[in-house]
Amino acid sequence: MNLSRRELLKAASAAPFASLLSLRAAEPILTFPGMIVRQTLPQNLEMPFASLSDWVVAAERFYVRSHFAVPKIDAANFKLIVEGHVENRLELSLADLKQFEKTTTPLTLECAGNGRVFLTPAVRGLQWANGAVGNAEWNGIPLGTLLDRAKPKAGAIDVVLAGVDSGSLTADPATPGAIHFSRSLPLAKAKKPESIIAWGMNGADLTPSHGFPLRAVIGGWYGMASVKWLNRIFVSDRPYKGYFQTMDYSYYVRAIGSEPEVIPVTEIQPKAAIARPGPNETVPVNKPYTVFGAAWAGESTVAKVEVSADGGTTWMEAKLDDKPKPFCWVKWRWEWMPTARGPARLLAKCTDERGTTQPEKRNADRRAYAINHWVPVEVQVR
Ligand SMILES: Nc1nc2c(c(=O)[nH]1)N[C@H]1C(S)=C(S)[C@@H](COP(=O)(O)O)O[C@H]1N2
Ligand SMILES: [Mo]
Repeated sequence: MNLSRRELLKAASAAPFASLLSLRAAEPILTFPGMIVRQTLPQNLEMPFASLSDWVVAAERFYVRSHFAVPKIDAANFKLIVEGHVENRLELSLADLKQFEKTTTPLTLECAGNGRVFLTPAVRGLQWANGAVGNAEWNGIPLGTLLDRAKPKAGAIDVVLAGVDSGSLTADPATPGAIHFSRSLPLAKAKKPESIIAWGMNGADLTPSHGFPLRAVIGGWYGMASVKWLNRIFVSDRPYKGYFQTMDYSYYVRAIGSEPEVIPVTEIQPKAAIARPGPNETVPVNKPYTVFGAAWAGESTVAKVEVSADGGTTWMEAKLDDKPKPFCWVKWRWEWMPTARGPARLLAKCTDERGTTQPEKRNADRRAYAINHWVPVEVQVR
């Protein structure tokens, strides 16, 4: 080895993290302490839901869902373009964006495929358990502020968000060669205060995995709308039909004449997930045990969480740790006193402020997405 003094100093200061960090920046970092690796390239990492602790999840413990490789972006020369059906085309640097009135907004993101491993029969796609969800504080500006500047023309109805990342998907239905990750939302939703353009997460710059230097965060909608590495916003006078809202992230509804039609996955459905105890855990008999988890309710707010220890015959109301905030998860707990030895079947369900609650059974029309039917946690009382 022939290292210069500077390189030696650099290596020495990095030594405690040598197992985590590659000293050559170009190499991907392939170990993710504390995360469940669902895939390395592209990066797909799950937060072990049993490790749920703080209301705000740190960036390095926040789940990662990426369809393509993390793009390398030079923040100094980065530009966000807003164009299409607008009066004013915008081209803004990060410094320009930071001139607008800033917001720090807590929002919960959940991947539309979260909980897929619980589906029977199994469906293809990443086999997430409960941990493709997280809550963070996003630092940025409202998307509406930018749209006000760009002035959508009369007839504008859809806002397409596109990322720098690109690639081709070969599994059926294949993409027509390389495409960028892109996704649209109606102009009305884009103008809501919960639709954010963020450069920061929990007070620090976004990490490369979470979209550095800029991303969208669309509160109340499944994660696919929160486009990372966002560099182009395209306003349209007709509904966009990109890959990630037709071929992917779409499901059936039967709203017209009860015939199935395909619509994009959008709103997060209410869900309460149990963090502890975990599946097959042993719970001591005749001792109080705190059943603990989180619940979230998309565009609504969590109204209550109920827990059952007998597979859904009787339900008790859980205690919420805080007053639920809109678009955010709330942690909850329920003191259980198991008095009979043997198997027990725990369930949790969330009801939102609109009165929508979780269905007992899976609706197959939702294909591989929006998984919020009751999922039991089977434990042994001993
Ligand atoms: N550019 C881009 N944005 C993206 C994706 C992607 O692959 N590329 N994945 C989407 C999906 S499906 C989810 S669930 C969220 C995940 O955000 P996170 O990785 O920061 O948790 O990012 C969304 N934004
Ligand atoms: Mo997702």
